[in-house]
Amino acid sequence: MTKFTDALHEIIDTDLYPIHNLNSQLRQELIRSVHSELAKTGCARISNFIRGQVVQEMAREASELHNLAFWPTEDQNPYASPPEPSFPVDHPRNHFTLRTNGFIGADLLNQDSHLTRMYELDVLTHFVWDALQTEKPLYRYADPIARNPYSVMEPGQTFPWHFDGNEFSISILVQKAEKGGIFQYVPNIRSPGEENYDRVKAVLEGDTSHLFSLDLEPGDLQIFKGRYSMHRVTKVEGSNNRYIGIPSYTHDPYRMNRPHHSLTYYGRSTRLHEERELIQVDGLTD
Ligand SMILES: O=C(O)CCC(=O)C(=O)O
Ligand SMILES: [Fe+2]
Repeated sequence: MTKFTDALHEIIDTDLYPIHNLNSQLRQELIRSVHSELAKTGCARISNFIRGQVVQEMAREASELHNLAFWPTEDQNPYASPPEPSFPVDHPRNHFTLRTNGFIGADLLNQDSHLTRMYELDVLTHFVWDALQTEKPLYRYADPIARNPYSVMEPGQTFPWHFDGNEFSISILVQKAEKGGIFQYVPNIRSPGEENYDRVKAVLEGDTSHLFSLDLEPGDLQIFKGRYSMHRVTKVEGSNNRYIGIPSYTHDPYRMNRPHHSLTYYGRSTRLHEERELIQVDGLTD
């Protein structure tokens, strides 16, 4: 077996989910069910996607690297963009709160990280593209820090309402909170060229009429359109930290987070972030 095949079968439960076998009926059924969940709610869960032993090793990696996480010090808006004085003070662009979760950048993961090995499987990218059924092709995120990070939440911490800079992510919960730490989202609230600020404002002010909650279990794979759906994670309670891996994808294989976004999420940005700042994506704020 090649190294590639090893990582695929070692990490992903290909007995349950033969994502590498394009002709298998199981794969076709899986694609159909993910697609219909995505159409209904903008989010899909594939239970027990990652093998149990690997999930435990990922949780160990995240806890060993916990102290490398960057903890934000400044309030942030849902777009991870700077304050916008030309908009009213009660506009979503000027809605700033403190996000208290931390991120361990993808470039800080162990050399033999399962999260990275899995992310680098072309067969997985192909599967995610088939599942999302987007017209444009899908690429792993070029951003060296944000492409495949762990989010870390300690008891008492929250991740407030926001949109992601990249279009899609597949989240893998590796350690669950004892209580709380629930992912909540309002699907398809904005679309390329349409910010829908009125609805964003209503959600920020407490409108829960289109709110969905997803109580992930360790090893589940969550496929999600985070650039278009507003989302948050409720406060982690109890004594466990919550750890989740977030492999991310874009339509543009060159683009990265804007420097401001990278600084507020990871505490640093690179020359490449600066160089690529002016790339126009879809007219949306981030
Ligand atoms: O922790 C989660 O479930 C979601 C993380 C998230 O929204 C993000 O990293 O942008
Ligand atoms: Fe997000």
